[in-house]
Amino acid sequence: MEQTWRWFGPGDAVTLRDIAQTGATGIVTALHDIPYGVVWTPEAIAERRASIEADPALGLRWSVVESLPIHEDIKRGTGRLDALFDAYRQSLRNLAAGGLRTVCYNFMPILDWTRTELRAPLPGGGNALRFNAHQIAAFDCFMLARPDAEAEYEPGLLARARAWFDASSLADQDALLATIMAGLPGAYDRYDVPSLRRMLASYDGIDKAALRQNLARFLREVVPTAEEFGIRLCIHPDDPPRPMFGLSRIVSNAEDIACVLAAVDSRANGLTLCTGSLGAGAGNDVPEIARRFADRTWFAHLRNVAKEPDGSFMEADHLGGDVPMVPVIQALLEAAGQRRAAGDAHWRIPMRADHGHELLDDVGKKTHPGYPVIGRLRGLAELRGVMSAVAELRNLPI
Ligand code: DNO
Repeated sequence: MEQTWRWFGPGDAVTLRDIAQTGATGIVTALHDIPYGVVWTPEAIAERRASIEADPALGLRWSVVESLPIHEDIKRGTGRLDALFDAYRQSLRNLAAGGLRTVCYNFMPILDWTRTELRAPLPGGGNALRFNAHQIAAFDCFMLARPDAEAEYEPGLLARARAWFDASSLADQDALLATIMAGLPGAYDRYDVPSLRRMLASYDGIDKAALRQNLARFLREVVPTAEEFGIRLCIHPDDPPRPMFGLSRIVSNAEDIACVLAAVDSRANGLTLCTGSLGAGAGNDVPEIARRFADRTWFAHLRNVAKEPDGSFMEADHLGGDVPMVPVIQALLEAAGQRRAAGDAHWRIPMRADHGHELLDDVGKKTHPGYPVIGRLRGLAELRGVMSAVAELRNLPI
């Protein structure tokens, strides 16, 4: 597998020189300043690529686009869709011309990954990302005050949500809102409570079936272009894999993934296997999902979660938590080996250690939530060890 590292661009406190020291060779990045729906120009793509390759001694290349985001109108199926599909296709062509072939995206309405704590303390010091189900319920029922929300939560959880809310200060509530918004990587898409309410209202009536149709339409529009230009699109699963604030989610389990891949049955329509996102779903057998969809998996996010009975979870060590990582890695290495045997020049699956705890000197640094350097370096080093061991024992190419 190609060992990659997410870099948020020239403003990232983690530099390309730092990344080279981790042993990663592939860069995963996006043009985060470009508003959703606007074409990524050849010039902007070339500039980012040149910055990654500026020092050849670092041995880095831009290997994955994460993400080429989808405009909300496409998810809602409203507005000037033809122009948005044209823009997406044009960005794909420009990316292909710039040497990119792996393009990750997600189809989560409004939000991206969602947590309620960005610095949950670890026993020996350091911090982890955490999702508290009762705080999500408190936000939904008492801060957003979404009609009918209370009926969607189990009474015990709702009582704990009420207790949290009653004891919270305005500053606590603001902090919760900011934490929920922290998963949105772009520069243009933070919401406060009133604007989030308006956005949620724009999804009224868009149930799971409608959202699936909108995704299928998007795929029918863009996959032929991806195919023509050698791009492998790979959808990222929902994080966490459950509806949020009344918004449907459609990439949460094996059945969903099968539905996405069947919507347009092309190898250009693939999956980002995110073990942490899928791992937070109580019913998800992640190694089984990895095996079942390995032949359409073009990118892997490897991380772990420790689930709790009420739906809360803590981000765990990469090899700790609930997801058995060794069989997942075996499935990916086997799929890559089959690609190589079939003559695919791009047989290696790019993987990255996804998220990391803030450890040691990470604490207090201005890195993106979930993306400190030492915690991710620890994760990558551990995963690299598993990859090497599995490859050697199973006689698989690495
Ligand atoms: C979280 C990331 C996600 C991912 C997008 C892909 O750390 O894995 O934000 O980039 O969902 O579109």
